[in-house]
Amino acid sequence: MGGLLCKNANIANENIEVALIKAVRLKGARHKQKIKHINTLLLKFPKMIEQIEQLKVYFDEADKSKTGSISPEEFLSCCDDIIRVKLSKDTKGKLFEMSDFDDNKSIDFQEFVVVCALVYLLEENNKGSTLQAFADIYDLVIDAFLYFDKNNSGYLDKEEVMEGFSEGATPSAKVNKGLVGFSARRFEELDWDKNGQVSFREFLFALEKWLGLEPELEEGNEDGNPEGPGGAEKTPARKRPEDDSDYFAVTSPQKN
Ligand SMILES: [Ca+2]
Ligand SMILES: [Ca+2]
Ligand SMILES: [Ca+2]
Repeated sequence: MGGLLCKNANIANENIEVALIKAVRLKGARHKQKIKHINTLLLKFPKMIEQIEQLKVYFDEADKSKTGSISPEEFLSCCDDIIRVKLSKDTKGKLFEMSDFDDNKSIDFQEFVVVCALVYLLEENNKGSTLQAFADIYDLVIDAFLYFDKNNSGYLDKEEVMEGFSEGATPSAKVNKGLVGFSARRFEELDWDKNGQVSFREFLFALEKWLGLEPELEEGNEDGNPEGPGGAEKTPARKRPEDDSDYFAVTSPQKN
């Protein structure tokens, strides 16, 4: 009996995955893709930061107990009263779990941006949803994801990420600018669950880190390991970029 329930739950999760992939394609196809080169995306970073930070108003409102994160119950009422979406309770619960990257049963702001994106994707036309105001930013993230997803599989593999970061660069430029190592490190950051492919939600989660929007690390936790399943007490590693200001210098336009 329990096994059957578990199996059904897995099927339902797969269905949500499939629905999300379809929604990314659909919403991507509805507007003209604007990102043709990685530098186009990088130039949009300041605007993205500005828009994503506006979601903090919703996040703070949803965090009724003022703990700095959102519980499953708070998320359900947030869906009803704040972002106003009509998805089923079951779907909302699954999206919450899918966006709870560190599996601590609560959603911090970085995760909240992801769960809102997933809600935005699954809510058919977002009529009446306050997330409609964030259509531009989420459509931009969709464009960025589709820019990398060359084979339109709904996931990014390592080759696609490597190619996306070095598109247009000559083989010698790739070596000289250190693009191979750089892209490989970016892929490691993108593939949160280390299964060799990057889903849309992993993409957005890592993108937030690149934008500098991840939460500050607790002191004395710098050696945290994202793969450490035993570390119950530790907050999972959310390493800051080595150096924020130079983070993307290697792919930014070098000179005019
Ligand atoms: Ca969490
Ligand atoms: Ca792909
Ligand atoms: Ca993955």
